[in-house]
Amino acid sequence: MKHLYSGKVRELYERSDGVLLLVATDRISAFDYVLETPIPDKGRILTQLSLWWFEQLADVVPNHLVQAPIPAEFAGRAMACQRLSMVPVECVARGYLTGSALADYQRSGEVCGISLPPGLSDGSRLPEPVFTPATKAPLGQHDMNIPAAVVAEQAGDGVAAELARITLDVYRRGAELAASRGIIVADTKIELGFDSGGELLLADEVLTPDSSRFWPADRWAPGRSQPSFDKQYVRDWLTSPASGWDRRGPEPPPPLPGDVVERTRRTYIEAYERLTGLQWA
Ligand code: PZK
Repeated sequence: MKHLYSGKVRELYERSDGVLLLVATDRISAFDYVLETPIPDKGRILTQLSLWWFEQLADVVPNHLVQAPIPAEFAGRAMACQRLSMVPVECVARGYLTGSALADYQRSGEVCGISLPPGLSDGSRLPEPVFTPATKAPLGQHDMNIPAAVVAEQAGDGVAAELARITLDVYRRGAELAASRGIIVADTKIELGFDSGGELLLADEVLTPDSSRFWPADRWAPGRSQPSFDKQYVRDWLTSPASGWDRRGPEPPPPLPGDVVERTRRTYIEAYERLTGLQWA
């Protein structure tokens, strides 16, 4: 098997027959670092969650999954998929204001050329979900939000409209289901690509805590940074005096203590079980 790319927490391989294997690792990132301590089972949990969502979304958009054997070393944490011609745009939908969209709003009152009402703050629910595409930045850099009109110039009006429709449909379906299970999907990023017949397919991972912001609904309160469903124990420990780490310094984060690892592992399992209604193991 040929190794094609390493992401922060995932790997992409190609089988000799051309089928791609998207492999999720147990690596976790926080504060833009990949931590040296893995979270056991994270790769399998996020892969199984993605597979479940692809099935839930099959009537919204076809996907890149194909049937192919998975090597034993990747069991449960790899998806076999067909090679697509990827759309070079990060397709993001947001139902809540935070992150780069909040920064853009505070500067201009707009996000991706969409004017938002005054008075919104970190974590505010938006009047309706918005499509906020972004350019794909190289590893280690941040994506930049761009107006949908720029996507239309690059991809054509028809394709741009399809990207927006699919992204918003995926977000609405995901957010609605998650809300019924006590989880807010603040935003989500999807990747789309064209198959050999020119059809747009949903690729990559979908509606996982690595591609979306999940917030516990019972703790949501706009006006402050919202606790993360999956990474809060990690962030809290790394920013506590106990870690001895200075976020603003040059040092990478220290290894995580065992209890932080285990609590974080439980939050991934809880997200999986709440969303799917299935038992993890
Ligand atoms: C593709 N990525 C992201 C994933 C990484 C990077 N079906 C496809 N066809 C062609 N390319 C891709 C896909 C998918 N999915 C996905 N980059 C390209 C990615 C995992 C590890 F380093």
